[in-house]
Amino acid sequence: ENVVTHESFLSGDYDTSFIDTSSELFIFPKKKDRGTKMLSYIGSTTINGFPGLEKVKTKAFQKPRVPSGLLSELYPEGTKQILEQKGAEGLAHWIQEQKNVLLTDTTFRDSHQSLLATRVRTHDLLQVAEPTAKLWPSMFSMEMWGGATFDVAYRFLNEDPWERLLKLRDKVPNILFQMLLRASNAVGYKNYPDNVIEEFVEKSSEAGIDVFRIFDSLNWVEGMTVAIDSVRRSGKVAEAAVCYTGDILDAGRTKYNAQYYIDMAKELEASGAHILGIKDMAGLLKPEAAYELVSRLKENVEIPIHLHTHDTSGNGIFTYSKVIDAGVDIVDVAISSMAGGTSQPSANSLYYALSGHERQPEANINNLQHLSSYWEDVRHYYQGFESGMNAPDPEVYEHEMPGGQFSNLKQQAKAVGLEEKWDLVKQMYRRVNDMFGDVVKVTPSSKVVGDMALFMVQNQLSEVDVYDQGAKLDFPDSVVEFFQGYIGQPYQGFPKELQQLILKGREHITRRPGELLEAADFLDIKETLFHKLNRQVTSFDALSYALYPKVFLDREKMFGQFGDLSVLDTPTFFYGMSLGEELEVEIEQGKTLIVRLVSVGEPQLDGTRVVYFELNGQPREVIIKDES
Ligand code: 3PY
Ligand code: ZN
Repeated sequence: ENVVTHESFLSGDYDTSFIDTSSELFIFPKKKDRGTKMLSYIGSTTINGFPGLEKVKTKAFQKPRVPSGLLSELYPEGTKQILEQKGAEGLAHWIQEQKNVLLTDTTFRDSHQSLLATRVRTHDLLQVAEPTAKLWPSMFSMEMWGGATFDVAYRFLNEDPWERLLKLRDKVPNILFQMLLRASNAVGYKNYPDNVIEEFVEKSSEAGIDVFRIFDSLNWVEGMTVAIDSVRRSGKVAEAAVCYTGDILDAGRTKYNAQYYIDMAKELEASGAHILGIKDMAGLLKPEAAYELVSRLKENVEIPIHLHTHDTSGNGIFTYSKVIDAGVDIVDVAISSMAGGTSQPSANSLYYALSGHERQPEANINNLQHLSSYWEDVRHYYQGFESGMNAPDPEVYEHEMPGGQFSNLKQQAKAVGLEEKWDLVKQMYRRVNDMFGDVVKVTPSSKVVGDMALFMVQNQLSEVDVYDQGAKLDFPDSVVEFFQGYIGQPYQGFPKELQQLILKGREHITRRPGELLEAADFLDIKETLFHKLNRQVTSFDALSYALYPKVFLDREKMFGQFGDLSVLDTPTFFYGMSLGEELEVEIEQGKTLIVRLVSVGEPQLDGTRVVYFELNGQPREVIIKDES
């Protein structure tokens, strides 16, 4: 802090003696200009690389094939206009009048969350946003926000997720924007106070979200009602989802049978859902089971049905073919080059698979191919984040790990030296599921199961050991909190003996955590942030801070240091520059900087290096700490 941020100075009723005793308050950081900030980032990334990525010697990337020549001048009308004209209920009726199956494109969210550790940057989304809106206007919705994209944007990409939403909205005025909302966990990993959920829905709806897919990680409907009510109040579309786990056709496993899902679906319909989502987050819904489930749900609920799956097993298109015959209204797909594996089934493949079928989706397949070419090129930028799963993996039916968790847990296992024991971790994951009473596994409950599995493998504990030695074991925090009821109540309750062992006398609740948590005071947050950040604070900032105080402030610090990095192309953002390379960076419309990397100095005694650039022809130097 310096003098102008000192509380006595701010409050105005100061005597000046604090100035005499605090000379450090007169140290003003030298304000760096935008160009220098950007060069600091490029210099730093050139020398030290990007966290989690191996450095590359030369950036050999093809310029992405952005579809351009094919674009019409005007945006064709799409589902966004239908919502505007008919409202949420009207839209639901419209869905049911469609003969063709409708498609949601997940390329901008779940697809890259599941394939590329959620790392796709706004820069790359934005370039293809208008082409997508114009080349594929017949889609039902674009899933482009929520889930893990929110915190990853701040945490790893130095981006503001709200800005992403606003910028994309500007480029896509015709298609419904859809987000994944973890009910009481919002876009986080724990329950928040009710008013945070309400405020989050209101602000996301104002910023451009139309369809909220709401799920609870334990299928606890009570945990979903605040979110559903908030979405209804905002006039947007509440898609409430049942999370699918197990196998309804497995006679040996009856906890989650068809009737279970029917009962839950009816409850969601009664709670005000406009659409019923089936969220098959791990891709466990096999074709025959899918036919049975959707047929029975169709008989039991009036609202349209929207199926989400992951193609991990390789059976995704087969499952879709079955549910389309059973009358599903909408299915989730990704553009071909970003589909398959832990991502969604391919839109392009589904289109061809349904040739000659009366419900073949309406789309221009050549246009989808152009979009796929773009993503094929862009995906190379993110190769360092690929999960390494290059083939169908039906083992998912055994371990039941969600698409988005697979690579994550593998990384976690590697980080604690368990890479060699990955097979064991997968088996243990399933074991833990069974120990916990067969639970729904999706963020954040999936993380709890994963943490416990790692804990057991790491400490070489079997199930019997956990019961024998449980009294002296220190279980992971997430596991303790789960058994305390802090992320909700599992269907048929917690296994009592294990709960006691894990809680060791700590309290546990059966009510909604959101009701018990103290409401966030947004006015107070805004004031605190105003003083901390020394700038105007938006409602978006306040919400992000309420959800992720540390992550938000860390990113703010990065922003202060490096400025707006969203203007950088992705290869430069991840890999820096090569010697002699010249780059044009449009920092705002009509204002372009030309950057050339001239040379990199030898390390100094203090571990820094001087990086020599030319910025618009003028020599510039930045000093970077060499972390190697
Ligand atoms: C998320 O919560 O981010 C998910 O994608 C769960 O499947
Ligand atoms: Zn998913």
